[in-house]
Amino acid sequence: MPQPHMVPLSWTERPMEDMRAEGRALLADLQQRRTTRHFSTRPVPRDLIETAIQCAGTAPSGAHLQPWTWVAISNPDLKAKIRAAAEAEERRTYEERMPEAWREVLEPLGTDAVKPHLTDAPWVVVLFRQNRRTRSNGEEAPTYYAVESCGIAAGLFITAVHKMGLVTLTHTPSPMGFLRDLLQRPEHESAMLVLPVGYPAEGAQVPNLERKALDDIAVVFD
Ligand code: IYR
Repeated sequence: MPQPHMVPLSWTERPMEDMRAEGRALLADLQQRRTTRHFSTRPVPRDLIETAIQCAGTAPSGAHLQPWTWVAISNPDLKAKIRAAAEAEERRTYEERMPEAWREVLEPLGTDAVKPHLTDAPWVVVLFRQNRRTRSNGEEAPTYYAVESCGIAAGLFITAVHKMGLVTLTHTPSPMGFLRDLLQRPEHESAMLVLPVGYPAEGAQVPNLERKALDDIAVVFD
């Protein structure tokens, strides 16, 4: 059997009070993160988006296959095409495809088929999941846990955007097949999330939501 190539873990112990302080500071910061649908058109330099994508790329992934492709779009014509196609799908979703139980939970969020964030935000980032890979012998093979891997990576991307002082929105136009065509991605990649990134618009609003408390989301066996 070939042996895996191992290197020492880089890790330094921290004093317990630093561990608590770091955790609490991050929690306080993340509690401030909100998803808004109201973006300013103010430009954002490309390197900030690239850094957020690099942060996402640190995610653990199934068999370390890193089964993601991040497509970042600032080109206004392409953003307009994405918006037109997304709105066409979303109109059908909201008018015809969405069952009443789904409408019920979206109602307090105030979402609809009009998606100005896709043209207002200076960047639209589309996360594609790679469903298959090519082996070194040229054969096609699956990727593993690609949904989970991309979900974790998306979380890191959202955190990075927030920590840099920008806002993003996890938009899921459905179905998303049009993105593969518009962005010229291969058949083995599926669009998973559309993430407009930018500054919030002046007067940007968010729904008045509360987050579940620890006791409502965690079960501890001590
Ligand atoms: N994809 C639609 C509908 C939608 C669905 C869920 I679940 C949301 O949390 C928000 C919206 C849209 O993007 O409007």
